[in-house]
Amino acid sequence: MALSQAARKVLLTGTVSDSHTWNLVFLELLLTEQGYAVDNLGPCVPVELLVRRCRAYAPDLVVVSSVNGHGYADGLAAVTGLRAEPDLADVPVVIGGNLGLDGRDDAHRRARLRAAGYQAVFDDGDLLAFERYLTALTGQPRTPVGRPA
Ligand code: B12
Repeated sequence: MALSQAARKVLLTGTVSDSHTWNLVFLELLLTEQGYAVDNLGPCVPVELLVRRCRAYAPDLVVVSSVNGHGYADGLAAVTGLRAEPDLADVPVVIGGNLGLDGRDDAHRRARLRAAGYQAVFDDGDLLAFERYLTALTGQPRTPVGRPA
């Protein structure tokens, strides 16, 4: 699904157990620089709050960030909660950061997250891959604010 030029709302969220914040600050700046309107829910977000905010804000993309090592489990709960709501079944959701405790990619857990509803899983926190994903979603490259063209 390609986003229109006018529709660029991103709901950014930490996971329920994760108290780290600089990852969220960084991602908010990155997305804002690329022209997105970002609602940053902050850290330790319960699934119920994510669902409520998603419904109220009607984002074009939900970005879940986790670095504390519980991202596979928390991320699964988050997307399962969203997909359980019929009106939120189609909103694109991606997750990234440092999702496991051992710091390595896990193809099996990545596949589970995708099967549960994530469009993309950046479990190595790969920002270039994320930017490529955003470009594909919007159908065109963003002109980053504050950087030379
Ligand atoms: C600062 C810090 C803290 C601070 C956080 C302060 C704050 N206000 O955020 C404090 C001291 C509170 C803290 C606490 C804990 N921490 Co800590 N923390 C760190 C530290 C040193 C830096 C994190 C940071 O701010 N980085 C700067 C931001 C900008 O970068 P980032 O977080 O890496 O995020 C980047 C990428 O991951 C990526 N990314 C993130 N999300 C997403 C999402 C998408 C879609 C994409 C594409 C990319 C992406 O983009 C970001 C920018 O490059 C890291 C170690 C390290 N050097 O990375 C450990 C680290 C993250 N913490 C760790 C742990 C274990 C904890 C604790 C559980 C410790 C404890 N036993 O209490 C608690 C967390 C408790 C909880 N409930 O979550 C571990 C996680 C282990 C794992 N994942 O395997 C780390 C890796 C340290 C380690 N090597 O063990 N921590």
